[in-house]
Amino acid sequence: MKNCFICLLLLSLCIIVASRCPDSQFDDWKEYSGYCYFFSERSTSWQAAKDTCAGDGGYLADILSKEENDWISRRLNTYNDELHYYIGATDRQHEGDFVWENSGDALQYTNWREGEPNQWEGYPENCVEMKVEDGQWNDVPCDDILRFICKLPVTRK
Ligand SMILES: [Ca+2]
Ligand SMILES: [Ca+2]
Repeated sequence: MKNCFICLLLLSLCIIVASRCPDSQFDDWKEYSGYCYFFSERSTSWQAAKDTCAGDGGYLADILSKEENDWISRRLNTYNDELHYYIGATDRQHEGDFVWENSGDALQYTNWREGEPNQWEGYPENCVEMKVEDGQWNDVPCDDILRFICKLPVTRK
């Protein structure tokens, strides 16, 4: 009986160690290539989205390769294709110089929609959304109310 108890204890420990992405109140985190991703079900401003990601120990997603963009795009396609999601790119500091908010690095890989970024009609568009329909990017005003994607490295417990 005592041995059985120890087995159960070890089994529970294994289950805890196996879950390496955070639990979330609203949706599951998905794991891909060493990172955890969270796709929000509610919509907020860019700053509130950034704060929400930080609250879970992450950041608004930086997208560093076509493979990563394709994976996210495929994942988003399981949702309503008219939705738009904030990602972590911004030119808030210097107009036209887009960087990833979490690292401050200039964008290397990009997937702008044709004609974007366009700072439409001179109105400040300093944050970036991904469109679900095709995974392409567009600069938008940071006070637009959109869904968002958080990211953080998988933790090895
Ligand atoms: Ca801008
Ligand atoms: Ca735009």
